[in-house]
Amino acid sequence: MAEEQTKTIRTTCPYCGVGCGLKVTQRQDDAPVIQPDPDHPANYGRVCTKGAALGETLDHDDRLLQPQLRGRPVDWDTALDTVADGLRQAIDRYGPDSVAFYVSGQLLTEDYYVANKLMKGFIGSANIDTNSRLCMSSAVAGHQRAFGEDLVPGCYEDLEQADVIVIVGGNSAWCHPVLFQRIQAARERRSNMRLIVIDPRRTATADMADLHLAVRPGSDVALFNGLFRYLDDNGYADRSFIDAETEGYTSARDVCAAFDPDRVAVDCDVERQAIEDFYRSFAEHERVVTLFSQGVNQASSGTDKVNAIINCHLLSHRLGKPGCGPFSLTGQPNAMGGREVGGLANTLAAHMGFEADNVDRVRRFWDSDSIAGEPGLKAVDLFNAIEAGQIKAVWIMATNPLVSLPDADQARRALSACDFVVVSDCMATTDTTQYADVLLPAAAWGEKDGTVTNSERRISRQHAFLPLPGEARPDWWIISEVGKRLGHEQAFDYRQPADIFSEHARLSAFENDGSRLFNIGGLGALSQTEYDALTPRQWPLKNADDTGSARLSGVTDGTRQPARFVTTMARPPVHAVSAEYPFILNSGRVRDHWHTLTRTGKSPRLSAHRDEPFVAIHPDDADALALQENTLAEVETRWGRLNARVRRDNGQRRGELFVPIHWNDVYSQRARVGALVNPVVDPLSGEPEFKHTPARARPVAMAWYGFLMTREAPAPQRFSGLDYWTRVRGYAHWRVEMAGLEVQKNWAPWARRLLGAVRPDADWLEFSDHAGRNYRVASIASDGRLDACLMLAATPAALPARDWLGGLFARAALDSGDRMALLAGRDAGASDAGAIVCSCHAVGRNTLIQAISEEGLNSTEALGRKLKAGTNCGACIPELRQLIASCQPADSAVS
Ligand SMILES: Nc1nc2c(c(=O)[nH]1)N[C@H]1C(S)=C(S)[C@@H](COP(=O)(O)OP(=O)(O)OC[C@H]3O[C@@H](n4cnc5c(=O)[nH]c(N)nc54)[C@H](O)[C@@H]3O)O[C@H]1N2
Ligand SMILES: Nc1nc2c(c(=O)[nH]1)N[C@H]1C(S)=C(S)[C@@H](COP(=O)(O)OP(=O)(O)OC[C@H]3O[C@@H](n4cnc5c(=O)[nH]c(N)nc54)[C@H](O)[C@@H]3O)O[C@H]1N2
Ligand code: SF4
Ligand SMILES: [Mo]
Repeated sequence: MAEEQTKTIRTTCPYCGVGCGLKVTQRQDDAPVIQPDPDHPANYGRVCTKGAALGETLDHDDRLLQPQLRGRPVDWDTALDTVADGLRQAIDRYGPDSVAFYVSGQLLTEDYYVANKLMKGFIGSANIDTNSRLCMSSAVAGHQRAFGEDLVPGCYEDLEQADVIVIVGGNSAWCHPVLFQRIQAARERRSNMRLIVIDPRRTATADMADLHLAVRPGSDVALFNGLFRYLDDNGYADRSFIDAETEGYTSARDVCAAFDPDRVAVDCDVERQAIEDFYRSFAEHERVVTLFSQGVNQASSGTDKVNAIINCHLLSHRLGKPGCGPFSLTGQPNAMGGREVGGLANTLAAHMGFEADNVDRVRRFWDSDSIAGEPGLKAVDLFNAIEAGQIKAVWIMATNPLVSLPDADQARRALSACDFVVVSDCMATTDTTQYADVLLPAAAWGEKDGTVTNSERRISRQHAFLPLPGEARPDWWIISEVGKRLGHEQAFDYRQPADIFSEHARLSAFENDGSRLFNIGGLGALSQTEYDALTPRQWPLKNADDTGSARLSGVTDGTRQPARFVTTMARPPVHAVSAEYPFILNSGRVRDHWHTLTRTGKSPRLSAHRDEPFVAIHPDDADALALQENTLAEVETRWGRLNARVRRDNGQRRGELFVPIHWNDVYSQRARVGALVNPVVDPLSGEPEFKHTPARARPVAMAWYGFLMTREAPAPQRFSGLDYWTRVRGYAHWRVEMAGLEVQKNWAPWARRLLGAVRPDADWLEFSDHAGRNYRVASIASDGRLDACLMLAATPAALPARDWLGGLFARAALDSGDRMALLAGRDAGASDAGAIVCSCHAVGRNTLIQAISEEGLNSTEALGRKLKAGTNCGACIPELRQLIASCQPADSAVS
């Protein structure tokens, strides 16, 4: 008898920059079981909701499985020849700068390296930019100004060793959950450890803090300039360190002198007392880590925000030592790897820029005679150049710019106007793939091999454990094939990712006399076996036997150029609110979704936490605008409009709106927040001001609300005529939330069209009240299974429980009781669990509220014991606490 074969591989999570290790076990043809890797130093066995639900995202629904040329399937040779011809024609007629690549921090290092080499080294233009421009480029620019190189000096352990953690502009409990879990575990061990959160919103992260400064958006430079002055005035400046290892102190001090606590309190719109509390905590503890993320980077003063933070750590010499330092959180799994290969338009390769000696060095290493000599266009400028017709051919890889760029409708105009658009993606239908002349099917996570680097400079392997589906191919292969077809046979003659990785490693060491700290030369001669066995380690890795460097000495140890204080000017965001646009529109992430939903949108578990686009607004503002909970609002800016569900939230500052970034034209009728965002960028980094656009909001007077549930995936086109729709993945069904401006006299013909082809032998159950305000219909197959149902009512609250109806799709056959209940729109026996709060154990909001208010379970531990909520990954604990607080009688209820 054949022995049962169980295969175990170690790989890395494809979502955020924490870079958690995963262990995948697969027994013969069973579905792979994905678990956290207990040995990976990023997570030591922890995982968050997104990592835990990866198994639900691996299906091939809507996967792009074959190359396509203007909508027609073609073979790889035809596709690759077409791409090479398209690029060559543009280069021949208009020069190398007439072509561009727009790539992504979700490419593996090997893919990224080859894309960068092809564009900068062989096409001879630096018009390759990346979605990291929208993400990390202010941090990169800030590091370069302060340290002369893009360096993150610390490591994750510092977060556990710190006495004070400051999180600025980051909702880490939702966006870097495993790191946040590590911080929380450390706080439990050491009760005097303090967490301070600086964010205009009271986020799940802020909710867990000892001190939350709900600052005025855009006021971070004032806050940190004030901290600088406080440290300096009160004897916390480390003079000998400043003299020996830094420069620029005096001019920074002179600028910061103007920021006394009273001024900071006014600038930041926070009580002076709270500000001084923060300053004292920072001053009185040696071990302070300042974590920062998109509330810092995505601003027209993003780079100055970064340097204002670093200045304070330099002044007090709180960096380069255990438990302290400024710490930029990277967003995407390989944001850091992309920076290492030089994937930004203003960097060349391996932490080298466009200085003449570096250009010559890289040219000799690549043996190229057409290397780019100067920086290329940054993302926003690049899409402007496409629209203006200066760029004739663009190749987009692993990013969805029609959703994620600011002024996203401009990006749409640009691609519509462009002569030749190539898109490499795993999915067939995204907002961006629809504008491609050539579509190239890329291998997805689990199907490809390579490396990624996380926020703490740790390089980890990703391993394939699934076969390549259809004609899908890894990105490095696709790019190399085009490189060869452009006549660069030798330069792109790679057999496997290991070849590329060692070349990349050798380039980092090439003529590196120590002036570039990014040096992984020790990995430059790995055999395939060694590459496959490579364990996670932090660069620099100069020699083959180096095990890695947790902290970067050399940032401040006097062997390199001195670290620099930068004079940082506090300036307001570019566009101010006005009578016409009185709100500030902020945008960001929710806990269980990833970016444009191409992956997490497939998972029922992840779709249950926040299932629709929403606009969060303070209840007072909502009252003034007559915005009721769960109704629909229109949000509008000078650049665009969207429709979203109202969430009244007293964690919002007054005058501010928050809309998530995830929903797009494939998932909703009109919810791309990018279309509303001003295309203003930071002058140094080119990073857009995503967090701040003047906006207004108003109710949309919907006459009815409803939802459709179907067993088959509903195509978005079917709903194009509706005034509002959003589709949501459920178990064994899809749900489409909808609303309309007009009530129909007779819903039946409309309902039949909407439900699509109903089988002739299906049972059609229908209920309509005389005013047509309540309408319900269900289609039941001859074998008794529920195929589809549609529920309409005059208000959102009058609709039946979605989880009860969703559950009916899992039944083999409906009985007469179910049929009665469907018609009645209410199952007497069922209670509505409400929106899912704990994804791991599927515990809903209503269930929790009941347990808290009726059974008096007033602690997260008690809820855990009774309902298991929060007992697995812990990502929902901040929300459990919020719910407990909101159920206390003295408190006026939260949203
Ligand atoms: N669940 C989930 N996790 C993710 C992602 C995801 O899509 N989903 N994406 C990953 C990626 S690529 C990234 S870049 C990271 C982003 O991770 P984060 O930066 O933590 O997430 P965001 O929600 O974009 O925004 C962070 C916070 O900045 C605040 N903010 C806005 N304006 C200001 C300001 O002027 N000052 C300050 N101090 N704060 C401000 C916002 O209110 C928001 O709460 O998340 C990564 N992790
Ligand atoms: N308003 C607003 N906009 C923002 C932000 C914000 O806070 N507010 N944040 C910005 C930030 S920080 C980021 S990082 C961006 C993210 O924005 P995007 O990068 O545009 O978002 P994703 O959905 O991650 O797009 C990745 C695409 O690549 C595909 N893909 C996945 N894996 C692979 C692969 O291996 N190969 C290939 N070829 N394709 C693959 C996916 O199917 C998907 O279509 O959004 C930015 N936009
Ligand atoms: S914290 Fe980030 S890397 Fe870790 S499991 Fe969650 S999404 Fe994946
Ligand atoms: Mo990002």
